[in-house]
Amino acid sequence: MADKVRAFIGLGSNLAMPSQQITQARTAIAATNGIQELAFSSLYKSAPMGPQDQPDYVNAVMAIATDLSPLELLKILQRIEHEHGRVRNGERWGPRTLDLDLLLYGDQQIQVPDLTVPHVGIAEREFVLYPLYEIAPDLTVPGKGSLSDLVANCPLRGLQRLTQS
Ligand code: ROI
Repeated sequence: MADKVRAFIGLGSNLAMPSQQITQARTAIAATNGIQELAFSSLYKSAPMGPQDQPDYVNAVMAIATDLSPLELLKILQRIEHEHGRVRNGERWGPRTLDLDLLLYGDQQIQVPDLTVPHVGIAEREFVLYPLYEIAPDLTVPGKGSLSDLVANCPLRGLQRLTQS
């Protein structure tokens, strides 16, 4: 539908059966009013970015069509994070049962106190760029350039595809 926006969500987990966390979050997101799933990447295993004394992550990227605003979407993602047991203990870049990031919202660039879109760090994170490229190879990241160039300049750091999408 013409008045819907295509948005991309990054999913990550490294605690409490990460692959299941990601799959359950996918189901919860797709079941939300105002959201339709368009595509879902394979699951990827990635080395932790940040502190290394934590388990490997499972990451994936989901494409949706939505008529929700960016902040409405953010609230829903935070609710799903909480329902799936995420506790914010204040530890910066520590392990987490579920992390849902609004990566992209159409071609918009957004900077408000609670939300930055495109997501901060999108251009340097192999666990975001490669799954995103799998489901949207022709994408341009607003303010950052073509996704194919970003992928070409981002080392894999051992990223492994776990499943077919
Ligand atoms: N590292 C990886 N590999 N995957 C993540 O999803 C992830 N999320 C985070 C930090 C702690 C920055 N590291 C991560 O929030």
